[in-house]
Amino acid sequence: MKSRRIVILTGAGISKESGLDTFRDADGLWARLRIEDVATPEAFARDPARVQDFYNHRRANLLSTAVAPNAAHLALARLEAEWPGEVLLVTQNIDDLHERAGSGKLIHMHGELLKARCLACGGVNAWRAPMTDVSLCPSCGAEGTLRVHVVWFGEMPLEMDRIYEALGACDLFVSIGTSGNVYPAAGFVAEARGNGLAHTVELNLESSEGHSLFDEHHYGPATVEVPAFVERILSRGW
Ligand code: BV8
Repeated sequence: MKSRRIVILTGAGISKESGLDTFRDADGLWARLRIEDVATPEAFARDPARVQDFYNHRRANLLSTAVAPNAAHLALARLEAEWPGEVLLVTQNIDDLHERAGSGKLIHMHGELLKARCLACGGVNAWRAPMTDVSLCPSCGAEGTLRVHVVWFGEMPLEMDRIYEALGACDLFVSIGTSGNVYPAAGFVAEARGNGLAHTVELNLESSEGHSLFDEHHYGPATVEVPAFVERILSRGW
């Protein structure tokens, strides 16, 4: 039997129990900040220090010893290791918790908090320190030309061709910890359904914007629902 192919999409909810903020929960980032002030190219052009500060705080929190992958991240790494077919993990998250849990077949469609992009040379490099207007580009040495390597609103997400190719051929699409508010990620379930093959599953704390598009739903904390789902898939499929 052809080994069946799995595409997984994760959002901020999978990292909540690791201590990272979500965006649209009552205690989320957008409850105390405006997207227009910190997560658009226009915001960066208008007040780069404010945008750098927003990401410097999130980077420092991510690098604190209190933040580590949780059972949901580890379960997805187990699925990649033990599933006989293809597993592609597409994350909207900019943290590195999937990598730290052991996931390798991974696309950060919204970029990565621990990388810097140079506006002068285009170089992308690992970056773990605070970023300021005197930070030097590791590739070209220019000063004050760095931005966080993250996709802001109004910018094109990364590796979309590769993502749509995988969605067009998958047998299982699983959406985990996302509210289904942000496009194009929120449209992936419809893409998967359109291939005529995919069984679609939503694992979330609560019903998302796109809940009616999923064949199967399990609601509860990711650290409970994801390991249970992975165990079921590995033992008896779907
Ligand atoms: C683009 C990086 C076009 C920054 C982010 C229709 C089609 C296409 C675009 C649009 C469209 N309509 C509007 C748009 C524009 C826009 C958009 O979608 N706006 C929304 C607000 C309406 N989209 C864009 O701008 C995108 N770009 O379309 O470009 C283009 C075309 C040609 C050429 C150039 C450009 C770019 C979007 C990317 C923006 N960047 N992130 C950063 O992180 O700072 S998106 C941002 O939202 C976050 O990264 C996050 O990943 C993403 C989605 O949020 P979620 O992950 O879902 O988080 P949220 O808090 O919303 O939900 C958390 C969920 O977890 C909840 O459901 C909660 O119940 C659950 N949960 C909580 N705790 C737990 C849990 N679940 C399980 N266990 C728990 N313990």
